[in-house]
Amino acid sequence: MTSINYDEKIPNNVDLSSNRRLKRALEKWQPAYVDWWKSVGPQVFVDNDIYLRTAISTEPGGWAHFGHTKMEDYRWGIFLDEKEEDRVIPGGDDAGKPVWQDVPGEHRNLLKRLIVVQADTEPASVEQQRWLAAVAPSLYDARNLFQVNVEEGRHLWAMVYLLQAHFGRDGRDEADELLERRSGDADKPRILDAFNQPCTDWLSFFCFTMFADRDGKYQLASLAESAFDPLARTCRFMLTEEAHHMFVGDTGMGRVLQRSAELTLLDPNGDARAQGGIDLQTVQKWVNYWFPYCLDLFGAEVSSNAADAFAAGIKGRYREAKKYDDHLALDQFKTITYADKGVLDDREIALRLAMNEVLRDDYVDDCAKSVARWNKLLEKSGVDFRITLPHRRFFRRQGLYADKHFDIAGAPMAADKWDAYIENCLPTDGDRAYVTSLMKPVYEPGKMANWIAPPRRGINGQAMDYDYVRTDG
Ligand code: BYC
Repeated sequence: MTSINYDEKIPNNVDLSSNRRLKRALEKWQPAYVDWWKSVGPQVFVDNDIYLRTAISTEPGGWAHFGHTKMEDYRWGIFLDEKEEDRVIPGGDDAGKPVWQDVPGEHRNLLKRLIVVQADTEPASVEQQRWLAAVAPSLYDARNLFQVNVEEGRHLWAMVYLLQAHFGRDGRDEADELLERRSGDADKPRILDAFNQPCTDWLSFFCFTMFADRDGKYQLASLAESAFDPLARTCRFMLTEEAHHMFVGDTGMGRVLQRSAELTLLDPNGDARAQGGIDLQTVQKWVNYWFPYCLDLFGAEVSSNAADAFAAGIKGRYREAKKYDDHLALDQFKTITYADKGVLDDREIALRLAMNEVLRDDYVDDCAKSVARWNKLLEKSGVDFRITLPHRRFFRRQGLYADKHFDIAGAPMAADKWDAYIENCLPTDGDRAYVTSLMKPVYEPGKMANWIAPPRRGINGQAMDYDYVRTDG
């Protein structure tokens, strides 16, 4: 069950050949997927060999098979983590009862909605990033971008499999619509805001893989605790791939900061821009922009949908089975800070209603660890600047703090001060134009753009000047 059958048109470890109806439905969807990939997937190096990692089995380490392949020949397919015998529902009203192999009628709509929302982010990110390789700071980075892209494509397959296998006609329609919405499109946008934002410079890409892919880690981990076992198993396998995406973001940001610090110190006026780099304040502005968008992905602070999803066992807390003793989460409360008319007001909310915020807490802690690592790096380099994570009330568009104004530290501020305030803490047109002006391709093996430090090591033990992307085809 764990090895992946690559002989079939759609590689899988779910014994697809024994379900002819499903196989036909997926084979019908496949050409539309390929068309979508060609039209709005990566637009650069499409016919070149890329050093990519593919899954050969879902056992630990089994997916780490490296070789040169064209992205189009990447074997997208359906890989579920191994079935855990006698698995029980980790959390909610039915905690301890056997998990479901099929979707119970009463939870169908909520489950489908969550799967569609998750699925929608996967193609969205590929669309957002499709032109980045045209201005890649190195072939190493271009390769990492492509690795992320093909895996997001596979994650879409994973979700489409669930929709088509378990949600009948509705599921097939949803699968089709996933290829019709477009990131940033005014008429048919992607579902979640973060996935409609332009991601056309590499500082944005590193912020995105740092913050949005880390949101992915927490969302997938909470779905990996689902009572719906096929969803839990597919998310567990997706999480193994997600780790590399976060590595790209976390180390990418670290490399930008390291180089920015070096150039700051090099310049007689401490101006990294004068040395052709990105100044540290600009990096901070990009963090201030992307982090709130990613906080929004967790949904409203007080949410009956989140309570319902938890009660039903559809979505658990982060590491529900391992981290918690009480899986009911009843008769417990969480303090949520309301903010009406500029006054902050702490209220005790039933824990189940605050499940989005519980997950957001874990996420914020995780982000803070990366920021602490970056700051160590800045300290070591000898500059005084430190990166800070903006407060979770700053610049939000969803939940309790949307449409209100808070400063970076979370204090309420008057609406008429906002525009002047954000000049100094969010990217301005001038900042964007400057960062864009630095985005020039560096395609010589082993070479790196001036604004970013090289990574500590290559991919899979290869040298830095390895042909991660074969530019000669
Ligand atoms: N943007 O249903 P409600 C990843 C809307 S990252 C826009 O009451 P709640 C990846 C919402 O749609 C992981 N709209 O519940 C990373 C709804 O609108 P409708 C991706 C938003 O509890 C990198 C209304 O507000 N997945 O995999 O607030 C590359 C009320 O919502 C947003 C997730 O992050 C938003 N941010 O939660 C590739 C999803 N937030 O239906 C992949 C996880 C809320 O009334 N979160 N709305 O028109 C969820 O699934 C949450 O349930 C929701 C809503 C955010 C959808």
